[in-house]
Parts: sequence; C-alpha cells; structure tokens
Amino acid sequence: MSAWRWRRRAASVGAGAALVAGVLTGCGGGEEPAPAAPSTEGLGEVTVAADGVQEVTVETRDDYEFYPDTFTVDPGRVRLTVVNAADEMTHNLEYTDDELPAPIDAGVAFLAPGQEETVEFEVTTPGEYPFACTFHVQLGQVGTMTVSG
Ligand SMILES: [Cu+2]
Repeated sequence: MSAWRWRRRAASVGAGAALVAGVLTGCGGGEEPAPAAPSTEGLGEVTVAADGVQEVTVETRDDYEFYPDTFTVDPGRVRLTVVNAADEMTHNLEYTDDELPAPIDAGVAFLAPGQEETVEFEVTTPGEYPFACTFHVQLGQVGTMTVSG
C-alpha cells in the first residue's frame, strides 16, 4: 500500500467515526431535558430588617438537604424563615441541643410541602450551632449556623 493510499484510508475511517458520533448525539437528543435547578438566590443571605433584626431564609426541597446548609449571623436577634419548597417531603429544623454552645429556644417543628414558618430568637455566644431535620438526620439532613464573635 502506498503512503498516499494509506492516508486516504485513514481519512475515510475518520469520516466514519464522525458519522457514528453524530448518530449517537442524535439518540441523546430524544431524552427529556433536565429540569432547571431551583434558584438559590437570596437563600442563606443575612440581611438586617428595619427593626434591626437579622433575617435569613433556608429552604428545604424533595431531598435531604438544607439550602444552604451553612449561614453566619452576628450576635443579636435572628429571624429565621424555613421554606419547605418540596412537593412531597415533610421537614423540620431543630437546633441539636447537646452540641450547642448555648441553648436556642426556637425551631420549626413541622413543615408540610409548600409551608413556611418564621421563628425569632437571640444568639449571644459565638460558635457553631448545628441544626438538623430530625426526620431525616440519619440521611444527613444537617447544617450549621455560625455566630461570629
Ligand atoms: Cu427532612
């Protein structure tokens, strides 16, 4: 086989591979497009309301996560809103007492799908305050609020 013929052959194999790749891509196009991920904009962002209280929103969905699972506040009053944006799942948010630097007398005991609840409490002691969904703590639905010092 001459060098010229070999190159022609290589070129035609290359074209065949490109065709196969095109067909495979075509098959993939038949799948359902993945749903857009829900927005996390504003979640976990701490703002100070007109009355001076820090406000923060955490969301739960149809999985075992908090969105976000960490946020940081300054010592003072905190107004925490927990939004359960799930279609199916029930969640809660409780501060896990035995690990806290200081007790927090607040939590959201039960949120059905589509419900939200706001609680207000005071934090004074800097540190890390673990929280959890007590229904799903075994599945890793935990988070941490940091009180800066
Ligand atoms: Cu949960």
